[in-house]
Amino acid sequence: MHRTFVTSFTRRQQYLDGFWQLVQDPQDVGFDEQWHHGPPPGRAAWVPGVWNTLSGWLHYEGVAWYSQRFTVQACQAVRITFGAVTHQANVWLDGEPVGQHYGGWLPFALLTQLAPGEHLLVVRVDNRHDMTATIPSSHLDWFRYGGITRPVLVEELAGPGYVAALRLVPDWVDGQGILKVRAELTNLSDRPLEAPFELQLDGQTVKAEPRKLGAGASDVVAFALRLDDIEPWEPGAPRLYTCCLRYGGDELIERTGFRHVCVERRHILINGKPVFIKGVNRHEDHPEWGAALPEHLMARDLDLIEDLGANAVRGSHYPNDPRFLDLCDERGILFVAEIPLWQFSGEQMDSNLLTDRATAMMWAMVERDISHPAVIAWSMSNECATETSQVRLAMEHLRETIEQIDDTRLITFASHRAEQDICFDLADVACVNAYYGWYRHDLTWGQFLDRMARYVGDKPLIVSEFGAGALYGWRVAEPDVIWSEEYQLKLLTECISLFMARDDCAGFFIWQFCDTRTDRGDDGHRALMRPRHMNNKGIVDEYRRKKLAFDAVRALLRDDES
Ligand code: ADA
Repeated sequence: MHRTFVTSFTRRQQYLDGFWQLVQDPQDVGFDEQWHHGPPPGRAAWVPGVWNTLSGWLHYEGVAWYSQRFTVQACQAVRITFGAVTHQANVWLDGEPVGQHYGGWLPFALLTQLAPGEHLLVVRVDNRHDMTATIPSSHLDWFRYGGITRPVLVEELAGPGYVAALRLVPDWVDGQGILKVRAELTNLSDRPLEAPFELQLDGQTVKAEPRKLGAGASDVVAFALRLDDIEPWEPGAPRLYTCCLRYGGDELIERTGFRHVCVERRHILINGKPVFIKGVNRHEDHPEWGAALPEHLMARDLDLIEDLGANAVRGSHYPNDPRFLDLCDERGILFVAEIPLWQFSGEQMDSNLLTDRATAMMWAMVERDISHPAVIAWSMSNECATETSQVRLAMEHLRETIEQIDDTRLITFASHRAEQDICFDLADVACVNAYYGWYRHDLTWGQFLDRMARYVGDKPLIVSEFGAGALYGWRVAEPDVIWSEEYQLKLLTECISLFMARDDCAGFFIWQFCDTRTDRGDDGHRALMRPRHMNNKGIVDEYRRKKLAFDAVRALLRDDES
């Protein structure tokens, strides 16, 4: 499944989960040697998955070719959706090129016609990173995974109608649900099609209209609905609605919930009520699965996050698996969605290619995640050089991109430039990352927050990262020993107590939920600061075993609820 619910009952859906053939192409000769007609024999690799967890492949960064055979029945058209391929994908069907995509955490789909029977799908994947053209760059503090990391879905469309896309923008205003709808409808047949399109909300028709499309033609329908008798979606009390759009024999199902997000001076309000953000930063990472966690492990992470008493997750630092967002929707956990613009300099962002790629990623993420009520904010970047004019220009551009699609969420970015930052006016919420007590000791947290509250002015201020590394199981008797579980406990509890006591702080995200594999750096230098080649600042380790800090933080967060 690529979502936690069925997305169509009219299409024949098959997921290509399972063992595919995978072969490395370190010299990148596959194009010339025509591997798209069938790569040389490789090894079995699980899809969705990362190749790095295969024996001997941990640090493989380069090109590799996946292939898989699948069978379709007679149908009007076939749609193949890739949930994510990290990072560059080129796709062939029976030796013919059918699509390509760049952007390692975002989906792409292709529509084709196939004769009934067996077909060969070949995917060339390139996970190389560099400092001038890729997002993220090769300067990273997480692992450079590669592979077909999210589900591949083959859908047989019976036609004649086809709902190619459905975008729902939910809001909750004056006790009514507001739903902005944009859908792309296609006539797959070679005859004119005159049929009504119909939108249902939990089985009730809320809009129906005839739509005539010429042979092979497409059209966009866009409208807004004001809905009575809608129960709002609330943090901790999530009410979800199933939306089904039908046209000419095809249907597409989405899910949404109605709530209003806004800021009032230093507070974030949901449905008019102030909500203090008690969050964790979470990477998609697991020793066995890398970035391709199966759904039950996503759910287990959320069990722990809920048990902690947290109410929010920052999807650091890239678009998360839509199933994780579905689970957040279902549990009433708030979510901040981010693109992987991580620590880019002004010089780097001077590039049109990078700005275009960032813009495309932002557009695709907003388009993909817009129906999720859990998503309350879009984050444009993390720790980029927001003191430079080049990054400011990129941020302006990203903000405009978001505003073209969505005017219902908050926009932000995570800054570590403190009083040098020149972009906070572009953020509805100022998010600051700082590591006082870990990397830096020149200010106390209190002094830092005083300064930042003054600097950002009358808008919500969130500490989007803070934390300390702790090696699971390393307990010490002496105070203030870095890397010990005790030191992490002390730092996190002191910080959280302070954040919760301050009126000028709207919340925090602990860095980080679990220990994660990290990049060793091109010459291995980063590994020197990252024992075990891991970022050890998790409050649980990579196997989700609780460190000492977990229960102490839990006590603070739960105490705050009573
Ligand atoms: C940064 C960065 C995180 C992580 C963290 C750390 O703030 O945003 O991705 O690298 O530092 O652990 O040092």
